[in-house]
Amino acid sequence: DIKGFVFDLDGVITDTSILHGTAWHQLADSLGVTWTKELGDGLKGISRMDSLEMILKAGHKENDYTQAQKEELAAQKNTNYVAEVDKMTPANILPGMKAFLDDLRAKGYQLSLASASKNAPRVLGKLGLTDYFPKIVDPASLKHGKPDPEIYTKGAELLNLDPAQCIGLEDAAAGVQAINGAGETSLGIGDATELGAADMVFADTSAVTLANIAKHLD
Ligand code: G16
Ligand code: MG
Repeated sequence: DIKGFVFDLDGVITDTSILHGTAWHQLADSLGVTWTKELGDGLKGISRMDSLEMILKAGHKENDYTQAQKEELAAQKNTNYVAEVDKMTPANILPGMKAFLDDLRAKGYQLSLASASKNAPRVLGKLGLTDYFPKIVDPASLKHGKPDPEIYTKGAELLNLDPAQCIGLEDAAAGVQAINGAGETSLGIGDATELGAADMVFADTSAVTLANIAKHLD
């Protein structure tokens, strides 16, 4: 039986990817790296330093900076990103997600967060959702990012549940791969072709309800 839900943040609870994208785009411009939509899309779910490496590689500049300089560039991006996060309000919760979270809580399901973002607690605070997620995987504790299963394995561990008792929710293919690798049931939100590896796919967050999930479970 399903007893817990392990949530991704960006693309599932709220859309920080637009804010991440804008902040990375600014940084890319300042470094003379040409920004493309493909480059931006490829950064979803990827850690801060790995995102920076991808941008530098796209501009053939990965060897132009020392590690300390790279950390400074990532810190610059984060300053710009956090300034945008601080403008978020509960109105930035994706459609249907507040009702879904309330329903899960009312029915006694346990919730944890498996976001690659070190800013996740800050984002949850701005959305008014801090109380819903007492259990958050610390991304700094991870040896490997998504698609490695580690973050979803830890998300179940925090709830003292077996992975088989958990549903993981993701909008990114790398995240679905991570959920599947952890042995949880994967719920994808987005394009059914892109998320073909998921156990169930919903086109958008408003379709994510316990009733609709039940239709996909035995
Ligand atoms: C999110 C975003 C990524 C971002 C990463 C790290 O992942 O999708 O674009 O690079 O977190 O964020 P930060 O720089 O705030 O630590 P997720 O796992 O919530 O989809
Ligand atoms: Mg995501």
